[in-house]
Amino acid sequence: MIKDSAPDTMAAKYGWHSYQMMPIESGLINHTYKVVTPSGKFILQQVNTNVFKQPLVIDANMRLLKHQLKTSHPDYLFVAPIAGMDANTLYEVNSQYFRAFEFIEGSHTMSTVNTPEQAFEAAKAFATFTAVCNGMDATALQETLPNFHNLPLRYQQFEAALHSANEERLTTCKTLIEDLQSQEAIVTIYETFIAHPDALKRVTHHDTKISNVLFNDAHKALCVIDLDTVMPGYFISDIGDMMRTYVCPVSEEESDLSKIIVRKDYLQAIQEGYYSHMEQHLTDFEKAHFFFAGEVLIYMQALRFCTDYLQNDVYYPIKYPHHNLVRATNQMQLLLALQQTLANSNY
Ligand code: GN1
Ligand code: MG
Repeated sequence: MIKDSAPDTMAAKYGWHSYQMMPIESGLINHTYKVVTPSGKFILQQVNTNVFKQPLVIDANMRLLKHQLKTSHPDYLFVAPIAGMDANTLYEVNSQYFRAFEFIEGSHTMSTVNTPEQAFEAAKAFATFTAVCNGMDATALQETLPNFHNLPLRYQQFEAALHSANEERLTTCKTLIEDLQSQEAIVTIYETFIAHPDALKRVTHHDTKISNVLFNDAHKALCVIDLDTVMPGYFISDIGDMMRTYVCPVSEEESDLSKIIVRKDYLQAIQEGYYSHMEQHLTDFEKAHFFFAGEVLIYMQALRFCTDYLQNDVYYPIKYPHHNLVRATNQMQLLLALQQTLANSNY
């Protein structure tokens, strides 16, 4: 939680003479507040340094992107941290790190995808972001979370957790463990994919859930936000996480497995939205792996939730005892539903 003197210190840094601050509840990682001041509305965010151990790396990436886009795409709405009175864009207060953003008037976020049009708009927004960054060398960005979407490593961490977990946890997720192990081929296919010269590294968002898209009042996507995980990556990360979070009518929190289905029209909308700005940039080899992306990200999330459950919930905050097991089982069911859908269609 934010420490008491931090809001006043930050207000002084940004020259906010008076302010009102309200928490925004969204995301599992950072603490976010809306700030209303006489000089405008802002978003203040505390970086979770348990997850992002090098907040300065995020700040350096944002500055680099801002600098590049200002010249190459001056009209692109890039929501970078704003500069304080002393021109800094990241502040340390009581060992906590903060930055502020302009609040984009007339914008709102959504927590669930309710129509294929929303899926299309979001996919278009993430594609636009990668497309406007296409001219730059993605590897000039630093990795803010090293190995974040490294599927082989996530599998190894799962296997290590199987060895260190206590009996009670191993017993409660026995079936899930077997199901996860039976899908290991996904890791091999992914390794073959990334080893291929036509699998390109691009500027990738890595957290493409719908709440990271700003929409306007006409329900059109304005831009993407929450750029902490922007780093070099494969298109699989962005497409896969959209499939993971848009195609099912219920979220990863749902415990009733009968509600976990794949909506084909949403799958289609993601492809159409993404292709609207990225079709010309993707290689044929990448396009051939378009729907495989969903399998990779859903599988990886199932592994991550299960690993955390086996490690006694050290990473994802839980609200009840078997929460991470419920999430992992949910994602495993979603993986099966996606595979079924793909097998029954000519994708
Ligand atoms: C975390 O905090 P949030 O919801 O943006 C996680 C994602 C997971 C997601 C699952 C840095 O994201 O990778 O997909 O939870 N982010 C990090 O809900 O670990
Ligand atoms: Mg986030």
